[in-house]
Amino acid sequence: MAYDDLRAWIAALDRAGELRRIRTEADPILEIAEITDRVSKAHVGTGALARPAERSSAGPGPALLFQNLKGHPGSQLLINQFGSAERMKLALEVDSLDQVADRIRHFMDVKSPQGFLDKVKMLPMLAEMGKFFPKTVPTGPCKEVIKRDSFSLLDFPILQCWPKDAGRFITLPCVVTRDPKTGKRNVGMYRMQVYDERTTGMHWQRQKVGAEHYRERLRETQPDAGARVDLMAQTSGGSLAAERLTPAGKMEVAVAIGTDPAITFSAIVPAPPDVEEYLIAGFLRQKPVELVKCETVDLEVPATSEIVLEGHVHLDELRTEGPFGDHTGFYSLEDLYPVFHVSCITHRRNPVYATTIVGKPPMEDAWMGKAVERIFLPLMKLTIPELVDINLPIEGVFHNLMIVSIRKSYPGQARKVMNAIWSLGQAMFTKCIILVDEDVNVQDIAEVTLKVLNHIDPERDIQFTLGPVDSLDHASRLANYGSKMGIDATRKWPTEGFSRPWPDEILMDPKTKELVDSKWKALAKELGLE
Ligand SMILES: Cc1cc2nc3c(=O)[nH]c(=O)nc-3n(C[C@H](O)[C@H](O)[C@H](O)COP(=O)(O)O)c2cc1C
Ligand SMILES: [Mn+2]
Repeated sequence: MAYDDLRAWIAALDRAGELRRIRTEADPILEIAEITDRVSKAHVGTGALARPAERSSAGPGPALLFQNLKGHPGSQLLINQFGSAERMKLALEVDSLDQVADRIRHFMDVKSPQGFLDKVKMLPMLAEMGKFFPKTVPTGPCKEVIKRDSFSLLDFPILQCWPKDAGRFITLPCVVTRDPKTGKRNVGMYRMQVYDERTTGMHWQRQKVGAEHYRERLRETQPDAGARVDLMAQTSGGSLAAERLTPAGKMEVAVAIGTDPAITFSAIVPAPPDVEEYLIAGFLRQKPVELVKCETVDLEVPATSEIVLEGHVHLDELRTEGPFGDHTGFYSLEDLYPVFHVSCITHRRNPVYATTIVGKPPMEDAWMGKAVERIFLPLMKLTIPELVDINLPIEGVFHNLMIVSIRKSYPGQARKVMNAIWSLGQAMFTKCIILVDEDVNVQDIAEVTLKVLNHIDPERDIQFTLGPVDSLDHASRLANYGSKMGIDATRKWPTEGFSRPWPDEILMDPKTKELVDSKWKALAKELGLE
């Protein structure tokens, strides 16, 4: 049954042996990050990107509940809640992430009903769908303490993660905004740099939905703004966001920190912009998300949130954000982003502050990303039906590398699939896509390496394209714009201009295999290979 809140989730982690309470004093400035980094990498050794052979069989370490925080007596901080494949499954209450994918497929499989009986058969499914929609309730635990006048963000044990970070960052916030045109809500996870007691950065990258809502507000207040090249900062090329946009307007924003795991996870999934994350969370937890209205802005937040920040982003203000030690393993450089002014904080009594750190992989976000990979496969297949499997290796930090197997049926299809991926939501950021035939197991990097490098004629098989790249890419010629590469490592066909014979893969015949199988016990003994 769905977790009602962060506390029920913490209790479940505890029951599963997936949580440790830390009573040793720890400092939110750097020290918690160092401890969590070691725990995240318990199976690979710290610091290095160890090769699989060097990995210990034990999984990554547990979720951590810090209960003795330097400078914050009485506060508690949860980190690494999603930091293993096991915990990701526990969070989504499944034995295998494929179960979530199967449930999505089940809903997509619906055929148009042919007659009355077919319609009746659909009723249970419709009833089930009713469970996904959020419902607004009069009040909830997040209103136990309401602070409108005297409050400070610095009261919370907000982390500084890495030595060269610009300061403390809220790293696991569910940022709620409303589309001024459609009224639909969006929940996105965008980190927030704490500038002072009541002000933070709002790091929604320009291709994200929060940023689009912001631009919609700008277009409303300044109708000719649509003509501008980029309504956010223009840092590339050296000219810093020069023009202030006028007239000064505001945009309402609410931020929930410390929600049940389905809501937190829904804030990171790359869903289509018009699908509300509250609905996705309802689908994942199979129970409606309960929402309460905010005190000072026209937005709704999960009723059981530990902490809620309410306020405004001013439309005429940008401020330097970063640097921040990011999940690429490098610092993302400073850039200009909008600013969030907090006007009210509500929270539960003795709130648990939920956070994460990112840095050199593998870290907590690696497991969240892997869950996204599994869950989105059936959705990708809707538009790319020849897709068989995908792998986003953790060290490819999700936007740098996607290995894709396809069932190839016509010439040039691998290139068609690359282009489809580059035009599919946030998959547009994929810097390198490797395409293989369906007989290659994309989850096996050794097999991929062997076959891809054998199969390519680099000059012929590499496709370059230009387009948007992830804001975190530090190598592209311009911020947010650069090149991407696709490698077509499928077998080449005569109809693709390949006239040489294609060799067979070496495989022993079954008869000989059976013969050796029958002798193997004795042979293995003799060979010392038992
Ligand atoms: C821990 C964590 C931190 C993230 N920080 C940011 C961020 O600062 N800015 C950003 O644009 N995306 C960030 N993301 C990725 C977004 O949450 C993700 O792209 C999400 O799909 C955005 O939601 P949206 O499509 O509703 O905009 C982060 C993801 C994770 C897991
Ligand atoms: Mn969204």
